[in-house]
Amino acid sequence: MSPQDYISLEERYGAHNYHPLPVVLSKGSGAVVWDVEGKSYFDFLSGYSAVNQGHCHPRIIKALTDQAAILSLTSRAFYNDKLGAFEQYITALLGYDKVLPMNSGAEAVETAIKLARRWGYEQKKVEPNKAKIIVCEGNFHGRTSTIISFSSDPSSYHGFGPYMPGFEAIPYNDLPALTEKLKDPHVVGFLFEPIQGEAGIILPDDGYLKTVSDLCTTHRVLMMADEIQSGLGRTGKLICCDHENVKPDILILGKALSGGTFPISTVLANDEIMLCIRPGEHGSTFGGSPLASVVAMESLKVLVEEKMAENAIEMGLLFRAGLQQIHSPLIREIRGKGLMNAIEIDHPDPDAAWKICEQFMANGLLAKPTHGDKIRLTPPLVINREQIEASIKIIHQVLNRFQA
Ligand code: IF1
Repeated sequence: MSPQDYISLEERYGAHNYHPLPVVLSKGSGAVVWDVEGKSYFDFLSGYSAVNQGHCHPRIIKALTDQAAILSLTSRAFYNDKLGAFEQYITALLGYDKVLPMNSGAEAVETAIKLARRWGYEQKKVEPNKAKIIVCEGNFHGRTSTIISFSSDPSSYHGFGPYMPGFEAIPYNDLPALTEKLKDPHVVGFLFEPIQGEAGIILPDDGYLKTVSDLCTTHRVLMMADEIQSGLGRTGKLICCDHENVKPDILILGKALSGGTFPISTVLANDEIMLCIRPGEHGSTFGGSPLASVVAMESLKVLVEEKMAENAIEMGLLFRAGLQQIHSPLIREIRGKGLMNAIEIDHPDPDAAWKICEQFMANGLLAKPTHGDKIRLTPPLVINREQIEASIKIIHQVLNRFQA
């Protein structure tokens, strides 16, 4: 089959809910993927940060295949011999009393919303059904009907109403606006991304996370950090909030929690919050399965033992310095932390970023634009110096030759 044959199959039989770059991948290892014709690419998307540990990490794949052959799922109707050890490991690693295991990132965000609301009614004594959660403009937290209810992106919410009430948006990185909102006694939580991913790798000012934490404490509002994309080594720390030594009241993880093998997500919190949900009040079929427990534990161990966050800092500095050396008029801005980076393209053609990504692809590097003119550049955290240097060369060549 030709690449077009694969594409035609998806076109004919699959929903048209994506617009992929025209590349058909069939193999991945570390920071590299191969297409069906054997051509290799540096993967600068990493499954939207689900493949931080690199494609098909041997230890994670072994953990997956070994456990899959023994016992994959018991449901939570029964105990299993893997979940408790995982719960003990991840709560000790991240410093929380308890963890609630789910599957997709959106499910973890939904779980966090339910926890915050329930805590608000039971602990903060908010009037029933009056709880409010503050969110940020430009947010991306998933695609469920509740989550798109507080999106500011029409492509996420248009035509999917009616919308879930109980959410109010403020500008990102705007502390005076947050301070004002937190005075409302109905506010139970502030849900935010420590770095906004989909919005185009938007970093808040230094000290923002610390001040958010102090404001939430002062006003008895739960700090709910969505680290599904920014967490697990991506920004050079285990979680992005570690950069300011801040511990969110609710920590939401996903994506790389499975090393990109299958959906595993978690919500971490202390007992005052977590025990507001009692038996039979929340869960999922696959959440906390023995397979997910083993895979998630190994995915975390690999991140820590192979010092991937440290590599993300070193390779991120090298990468941004290399981008700075390109001196291309096409680059309006270079920004990022660790290996969560983006360039903003300055060109009159609104499709310039897409066309540049097509040229990247033709030259052996995969990346995709977000919100028009921003190109997210987020390789697996296992990328090495030679691969960074080769990638900079590709980016340099493409930008210098770019003719929209
Ligand atoms: C798509 C975006 C990225 C996330 C944060 C929760 C979720 C995501 C910060 C939900 C998921 C994915 C979803 C995927 C593409 C990708 C994405 F472009 F959609 F926005 F990364 F920026 N919080 N992001 O980034 O996790 O339910 O997907 O497991 O929907 O196209 P999920």
